[in-house]
Amino acid sequence: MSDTTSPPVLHEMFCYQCEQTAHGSGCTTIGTCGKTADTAILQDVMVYQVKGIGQYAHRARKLGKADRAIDNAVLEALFMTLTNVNFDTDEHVCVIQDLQRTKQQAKALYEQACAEAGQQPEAFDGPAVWQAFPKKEDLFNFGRTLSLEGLKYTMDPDRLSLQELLTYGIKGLAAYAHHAMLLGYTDDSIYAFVHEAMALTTEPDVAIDTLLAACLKAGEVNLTVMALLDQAHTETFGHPEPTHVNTAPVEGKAILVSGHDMKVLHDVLKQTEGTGINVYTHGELLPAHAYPKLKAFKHLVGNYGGAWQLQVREFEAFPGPILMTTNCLKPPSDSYKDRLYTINVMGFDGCPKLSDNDFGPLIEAAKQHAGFPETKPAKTTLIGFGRNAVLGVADKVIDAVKQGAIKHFFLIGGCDGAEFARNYFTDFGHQTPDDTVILTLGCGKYRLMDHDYGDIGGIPRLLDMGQCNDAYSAIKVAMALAEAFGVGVNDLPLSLIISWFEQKAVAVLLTLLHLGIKDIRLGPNLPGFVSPNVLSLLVEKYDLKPTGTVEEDMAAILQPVGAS
Ligand code: FSO
Ligand code: SF4
Repeated sequence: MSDTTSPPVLHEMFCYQCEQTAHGSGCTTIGTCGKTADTAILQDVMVYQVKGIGQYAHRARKLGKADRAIDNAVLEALFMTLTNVNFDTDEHVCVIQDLQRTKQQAKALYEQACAEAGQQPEAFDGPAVWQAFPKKEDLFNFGRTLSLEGLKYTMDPDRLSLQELLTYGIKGLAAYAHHAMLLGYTDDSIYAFVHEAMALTTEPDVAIDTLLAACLKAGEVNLTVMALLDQAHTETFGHPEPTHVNTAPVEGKAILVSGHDMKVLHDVLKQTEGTGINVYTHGELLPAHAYPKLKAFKHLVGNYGGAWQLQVREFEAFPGPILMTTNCLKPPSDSYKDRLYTINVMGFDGCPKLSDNDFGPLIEAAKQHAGFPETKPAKTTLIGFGRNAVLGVADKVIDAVKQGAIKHFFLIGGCDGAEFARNYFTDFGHQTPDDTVILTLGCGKYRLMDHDYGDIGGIPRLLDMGQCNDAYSAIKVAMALAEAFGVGVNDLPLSLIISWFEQKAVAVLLTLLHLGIKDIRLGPNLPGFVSPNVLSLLVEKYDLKPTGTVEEDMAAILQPVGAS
């Protein structure tokens, strides 16, 4: 806290929502992610608008009135403010204008609900106040007044910390809910909680315990969201099955699809069918190859490249257009900006944006570019160990544990990133003993994949469960194993070594805490928005630990029961 006698001088921007925040405490001039101060200010306004909409939409829902257009506008706006999603300031201004209209609709809906219920509408302050911005500069000036940095001087640090933990968890679950929504899967309880939670963050005197309970509830709702997305993926594309994916180039014209959105990938595959263009996945779309209805497309020829942070070098070298369906987008270099396409919530100033699910411009661009000149000898990586595949061999796994062939399970996964400290996760995977099994998911898997771990009685030692949202699969497998052994999940020989980066990882972490899962090791750095008191609480209640050294952590995890 600052000295309270002189007013603080605030920086042009302030953002500390992700792991790579500057100095661990906040980006104040430009984001480490490349987000400009202008975009950061506009995103503050968007979150403010969503909170205002939440105040009305939550109250309207309590009186039985909801509007899916309002709900979806909120999901989209929140998704846009995630790390590495949208850097286009003009698009932010348009969305803010749309949100103003949405806020009016939410207000009208609430007033109608009150009239029908014979009640007087409540008056409330803060985000619900209507803001019209005749000039862009007014919008920026208003946005500057919303700085979180200012709140650090005026608000109780623990309340602010929990308010932001809740906000980032909601952002993360909104992203997953958006994926499910695009596939036609929605659940009213998700929207209801998003509005309720955003409205809660506007209440100045809300009790710490109420905020903490809301964070855990966000974890519970995120479990519902991940289950819904799992259902959307598996009912639409079939259950993932173990699959060897080619990672070498194939001769011919090429399109690269990155991000997480299976629906968009599917639509690209449909529209490129018969064109002779090969489609490659990148980053978090690697797991697409394991879904029967996606791998059935013969021109889905392989996966290209690694985790998101390597994309500038990889995209420069790719001989065709690239489509970013979701995060993580790094600011592109000029050498490929004109062939980097975005869609839905994604955006970057100067990059072409696709609309109406029309991939014609992407296909035309692929025809204009050289493609790969030759087919390289196939190299493969094994993926596809979702819950169905793993539980299909559950008997074998349980026998291997009972006979002592498998001594321990590690879930090493989550997000990847550029920091040197993330080598912890690579080294940890490599140093796991031969009688242990590694489950992995998220883009963090790329750190583990280029290594031969062998197998235990035919069970591969490295089992890739899919995308970060497939944490749901890992949870289902852990629960099934706990039931089979007649113990609680915390009593299984299972350790979670989680690498986090952005707000979806925050949502998944809240889900694990909601489930009462203890002893998680989290790294490479702890969130900058967690206050010392909130951290102590998480450590005390959940035994949450920062990652230490591989040797010490491994020894502590594998020490015989009873030793200390
Ligand atoms: Fe990674 Fe990016 Fe999937 Fe994140 S590509 S870092 S947690 O968006 O969502 O794992
Ligand atoms: Fe910084 Fe992360 Fe915010 Fe980007 S999203 S400005 S890197 S804290």
